[in-house]
Amino acid sequence: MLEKRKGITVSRQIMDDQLLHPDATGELTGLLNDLVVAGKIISAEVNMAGLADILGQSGKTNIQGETVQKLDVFANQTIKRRMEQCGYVCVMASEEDDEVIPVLDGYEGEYTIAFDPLDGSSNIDVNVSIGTIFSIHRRLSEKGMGTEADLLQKGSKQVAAGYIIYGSSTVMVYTTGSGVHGFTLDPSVGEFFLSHPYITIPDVCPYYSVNEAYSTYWLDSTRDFIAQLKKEEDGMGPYSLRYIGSLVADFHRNLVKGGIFLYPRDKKSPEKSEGKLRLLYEAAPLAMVVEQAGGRAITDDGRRILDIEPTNLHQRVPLIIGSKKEVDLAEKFFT
Ligand code: P6P
Repeated sequence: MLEKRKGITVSRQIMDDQLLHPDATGELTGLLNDLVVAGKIISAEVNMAGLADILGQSGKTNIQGETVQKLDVFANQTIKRRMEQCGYVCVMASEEDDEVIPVLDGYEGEYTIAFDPLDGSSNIDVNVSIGTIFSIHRRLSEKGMGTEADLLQKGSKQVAAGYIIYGSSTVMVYTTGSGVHGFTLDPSVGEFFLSHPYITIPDVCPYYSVNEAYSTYWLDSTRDFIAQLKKEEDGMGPYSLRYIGSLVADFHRNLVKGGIFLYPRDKKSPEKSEGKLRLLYEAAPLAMVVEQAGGRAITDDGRRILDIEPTNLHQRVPLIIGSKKEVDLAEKFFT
């Protein structure tokens, strides 16, 4: 049925999703629609970046002589401003903010949101796709301002998750637990239209994505698995390496074309003893999307990402995510 309805707007799909949940109050619908508006605003700014002379610099002036913000600061402010006053969120976490972010007094709602406002922002200056990643939970506390405890919930408890990729086109991919849909922004009318109904990650997986520069610092099991991907054995491999260095871009390609992405732990630096990527607003939301699309997401010691109990807002986690068969194979090396 959704297939026949290609071209519906994301707002219409969000409302239709609400109908799948009889107890829904409409707050999640409102929250997601406000997030859509934030995505449109960020997309317009990202696409202006080259002209507005805001390529990764802060304090520069744009062609109108106004002081402009770095895009990741701009994206962070845009999402926080919309979420703090929408009335659907009780507390937020952002990759850009060390502490929990409160909402406006009197506007506390039923949900929490954790987000990476502009992941991969170091790639802005070279026109590589970047993205916003978001994760939404129902609050645990009864009422009033939310707390860190409302945010530190397992990924399996997410009610919605997704990302917006700002690339050759702006595409919003999200799930509320009933499949994964992709919507492409038509900037001429300012609407996201359904372009990828019921995304399922292909079984055939041509690509692996990992930064091989760190291979000498990997665990032996990681090195052995990557070596296996380079062989042609049992009808699998050899796989082509595709690594953009922008998580949302690498993930989106693998979701649409098939592939496995790895950011494993390495022994090079203590801060990467658990990998580089963050659990709350990178690994967990993408893990919900990939599992809803028929894929898998685990750590390099075989734990399911969605089962990990978070202990702090910015904790890192090793991430192996993508086509089921290849993640199953990786699991054999990691457990
Ligand atoms: P490396 C971008 O800085 C980022 O956070 C992710 O988007 C990306 O997957 C990763 O880091 C790239 O890290 O160490 O390979 O440069």
